[in-house]
Amino acid sequence: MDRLSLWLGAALTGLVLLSAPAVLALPKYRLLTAQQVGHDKGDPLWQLSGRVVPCVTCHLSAQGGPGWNPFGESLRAGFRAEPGARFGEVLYRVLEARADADGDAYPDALEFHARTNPGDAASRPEQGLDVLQAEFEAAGGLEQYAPRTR
Ligand SMILES: [Ca+2]
Repeated sequence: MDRLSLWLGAALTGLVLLSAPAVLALPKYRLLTAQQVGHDKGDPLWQLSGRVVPCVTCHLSAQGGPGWNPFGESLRAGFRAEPGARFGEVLYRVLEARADADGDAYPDALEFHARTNPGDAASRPEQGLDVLQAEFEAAGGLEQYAPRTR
């Protein structure tokens, strides 16, 4: 790629970023989660799609803000149990507990693997639990969701 193409690409990316304030509102935990569970891979514009770890992964509203679903409440409980802990550690401990926040029979970590919503029982993986669990283990299991700075 020549310099002009690179510059144009960078300028276009900047414009897109500036024009997407709704998607990027309060993005910190959303961005951290996407990176920690690897949903940022393979799509350079993943931050803008709104489909990669959408706000409703933890919040009741598609715009985020107060009001959390059962998975969001699990994270909040994790922060209460460990005040001052880094987000990545809290997320990992919640996933490590193999809990099923929304009660749809799929543990939260498997829902991240299947890219379904761990806080919404209406969003559940298509595969059977055993098949999905085997797929998850083959992909690296829980360790792939460990905080990067461990
Ligand atoms: Ca679910």
